[in-house]
Amino acid sequence: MNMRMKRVLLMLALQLAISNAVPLRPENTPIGEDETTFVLDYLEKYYGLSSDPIPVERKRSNSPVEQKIQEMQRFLGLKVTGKVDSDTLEMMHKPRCGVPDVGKYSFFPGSPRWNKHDLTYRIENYTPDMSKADVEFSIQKAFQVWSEVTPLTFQKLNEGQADIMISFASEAHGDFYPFDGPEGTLAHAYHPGKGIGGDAHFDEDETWTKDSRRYNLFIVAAHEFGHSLGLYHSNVPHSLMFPHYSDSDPNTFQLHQDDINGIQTLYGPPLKSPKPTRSTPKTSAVPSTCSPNLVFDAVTTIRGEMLFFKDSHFWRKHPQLTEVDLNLISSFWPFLPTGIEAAYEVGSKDQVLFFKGNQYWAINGYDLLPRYPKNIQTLGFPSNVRKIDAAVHDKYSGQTYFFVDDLYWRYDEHRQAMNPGYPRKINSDFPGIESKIDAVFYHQRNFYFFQGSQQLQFEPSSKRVIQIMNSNSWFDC
Ligand code: TQI
Ligand code: CA
Ligand code: ZN
Ligand code: ZN
Repeated sequence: MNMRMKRVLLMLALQLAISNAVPLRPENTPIGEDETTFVLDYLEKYYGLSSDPIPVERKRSNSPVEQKIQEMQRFLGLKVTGKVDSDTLEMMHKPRCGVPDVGKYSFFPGSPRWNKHDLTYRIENYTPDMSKADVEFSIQKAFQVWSEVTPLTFQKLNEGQADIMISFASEAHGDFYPFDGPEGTLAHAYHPGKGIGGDAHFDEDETWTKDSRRYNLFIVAAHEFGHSLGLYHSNVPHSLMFPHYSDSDPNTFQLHQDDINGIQTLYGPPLKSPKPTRSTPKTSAVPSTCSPNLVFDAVTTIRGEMLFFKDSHFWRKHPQLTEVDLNLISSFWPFLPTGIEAAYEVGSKDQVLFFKGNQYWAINGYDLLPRYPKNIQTLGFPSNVRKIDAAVHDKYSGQTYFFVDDLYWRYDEHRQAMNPGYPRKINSDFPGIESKIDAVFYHQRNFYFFQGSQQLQFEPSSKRVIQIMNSNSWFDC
């Protein structure tokens, strides 16, 4: 199709968009050809109208002109009608910078932002399109996009009022912005503030996914949370806050520099965590179990209790009791180093093994067993294995699993020998468990894997991750 024909088609589409507009112009006069040309020129110049391909037929979806008008309305914060209504036309006639809406990110009028860094969120209900765990993971990842580049932290609440309340709803749902059925508006979020401020609503009439099918919940949520934190739209194509959905791969998602610049203008860069120095253990900060970015060094059971290790301390918790106590490792086992990297219990022998670097220690109660520490090579590891990320013992099979980077070994505690055929890839035998593992423990026939601030409950009988939780889910946070 030549440019001239394309232009005529666009004109027709625009006339339609204009004649459907409610309300029409203030004087209620239809707009003439001059005005049509003006609007088209404007959309081409600032919103790249004619450079985009025109889809032949799209169900329920609106014309490219309407889409561009919607895009402009979204960008300018007007009511998104897809029609050239009076507000829209007025904005188009305003004097403006000659460059396409470049520049960058933008804020809401008055640049509202949160006046605290530790924010909470709550997922009030779930979409039936995805598993609950996938929804939680997508939402958590979407917050992580922003927490990685700011001092902000996000903690999930299961009840009560959170700063950012998240819900799924169709059509009218209790605010002034009813949803519109499939397509069109996907979601919306309110700028920082009290009450509904920060809240994010997702249109249940969309199909929500965890993959590249439309619409990926993580991508849309990350965009909405940008609004929840005070970012408005950006003009930089491919930025997250650009008001156009892009089918980017959610697994390789990277926040655009423009989004980073925008959010850091509001909140600044992440705070450098002052590394506690080994030489002054008394002054080193004692972490809180409820800190959302707490990462455990190692987790193990011991005589029916759970131990969670971090630096020079460990938390001790009974699975049925709510209280937790914090102890110095050295006050129980003065021979152990700080920064334990892996630990597991062999209940049948009433022993717990601790790992750091290429050494390991075996204890019974408070006592170190004779001839320890030993070198991990004595367990059968090749010399290129310099440390163990995590270890866990399955009392039903009598096997111990050692995790190192993306590999794992299986050790037979009864024969006291490594099984042949190892190492194997973690994700080939533990589907759903990716990347490096911080800690793992065994509880009621399930493995609980810790990765950063999240915890994955793996059921060996079905070889599936059956739940994703915060890593501090064992504590009353
Ligand atoms: N929803 C709009 C949005 O979040 C709602 C909206 C329009 C809005 N103007 C706003 C929200 C100003 C806050 C401030 O942008 S949407 C996309 C994208 C939408 C669009 O459904 O159009 C995404 C929601 F970028 F893909 F176009 C999420 Cl990711
Ligand atoms: Ca919709
Ligand atoms: Zn709403
Ligand atoms: Zn938006």
